[in-house]
Amino acid sequence: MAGEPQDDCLFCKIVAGHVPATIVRETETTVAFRDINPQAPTHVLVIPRAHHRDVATLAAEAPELAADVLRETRAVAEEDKLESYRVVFNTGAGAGQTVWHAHAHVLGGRGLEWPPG
Ligand code: DGP
Repeated sequence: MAGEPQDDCLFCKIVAGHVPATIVRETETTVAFRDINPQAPTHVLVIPRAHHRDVATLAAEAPELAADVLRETRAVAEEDKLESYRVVFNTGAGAGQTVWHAHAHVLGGRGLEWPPG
């Protein structure tokens, strides 16, 4: 069922506290934690507690939850005092998605080039 925790999902395990993570913010509906392989001085992942496989599915199935995730990206940027930053949702394997639980990357603290690779 949409949103139900998945036994084989790494980020569901982080939400449940079964896999450790450096958590920077938590709300009733979201968790934000530092990426294990940071690509910038700030590299935080913001995820919904509920399982949705990617941002497209999240937006379709639970638009209010998608808004919660977006709101939290801003809160993370404020917490790390980022004047500018990038929010990325890799969507699909061809775009680099490797974990199939919707997540926003919040990247900042260095210059970011455009277009991305
Ligand atoms: P993506 O490639 O867009 O699906 O991003 C997945 C991110 O998840 C990637 O940047 C690395 C991060 N990641 C993978 N495993 C772990 C983990 O066990 N802990 C943390 N904190 N991050 C992880």
